[in-house]
Amino acid sequence: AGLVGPAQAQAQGDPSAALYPAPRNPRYVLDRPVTPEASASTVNNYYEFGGNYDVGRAAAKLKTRPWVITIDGLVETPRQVGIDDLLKAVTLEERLYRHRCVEAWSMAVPWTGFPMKALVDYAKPLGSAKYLRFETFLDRSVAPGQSGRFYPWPYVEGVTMAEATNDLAFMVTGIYGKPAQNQFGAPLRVALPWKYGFKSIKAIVKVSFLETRPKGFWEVVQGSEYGFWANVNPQVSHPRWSQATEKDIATGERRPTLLYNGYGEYVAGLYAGMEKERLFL
Ligand code: MTE
Ligand code: W
Repeated sequence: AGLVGPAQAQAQGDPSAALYPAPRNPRYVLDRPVTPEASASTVNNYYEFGGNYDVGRAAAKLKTRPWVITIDGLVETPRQVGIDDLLKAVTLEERLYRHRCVEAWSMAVPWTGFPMKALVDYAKPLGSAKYLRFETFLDRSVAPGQSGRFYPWPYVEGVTMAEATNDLAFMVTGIYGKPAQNQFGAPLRVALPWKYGFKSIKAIVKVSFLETRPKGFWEVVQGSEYGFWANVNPQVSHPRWSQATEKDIATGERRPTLLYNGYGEYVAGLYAGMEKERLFL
């Protein structure tokens, strides 16, 4: 309901549509109103489809079925799984999460998805696996941004196994009670609400379990400004701007940014004893 044009056509043809809406997990509460869908779906960051925030029309061209995800690296058995078969192996739930982009804007949205821990359990990693590496699709014929030679396509991100199995780490398939529109990263993206948004990689085609730390897309582009950890901290400025406050994408209001984006009770323990790491960049 409420969808128009390509978004409506996409939702109608989506074989997972019957799984929505999923029950809301009441554990995750917001300190601010939910961002209206009209704002969240018109202010997106998705460089594959251009450098502006209005990528809905361009992203709608990506075909999200069939969609095969490769699981490889340090796992019992490397495998490939179609998104709809993966969805049969997990239980969808809705969670209200804040989202804080490194560029100092924020929103609060109802994601639908499943715990990243369920993906880890599904993959059956070996004891030697220490990191997960996620990779986005690569197809220059649909994603004009991927022709930009300056960038190390495809988009890549990573987390530690401890982060991946933390309760907050979430694999997203939907938003606003429906399958996600392409601009949100359909058919499968990550949500790590205590980290800057660039960690929350979209349109995932590969999950690899590794012994060594993977380098993220933005870390390769500009390692002095974007690191592996990228935990939200209002007191640690980006080299080119302050992170003390953030702008609400719907209202334009500025509000103070919170340490770990307000999720310290869930995640602060992950970083105990790691003070020598660049945790907040
Ligand atoms: N994933 C891919 N593949 N490509 C991107 O450009 N942008 C990231 C992240 N995931 C990005 C991506 C950034 S910077 C942010 S803030 C979020 O997606 C934005 O998510 P949203 O569009 O759902 O708000
Ligand atoms: W961002």
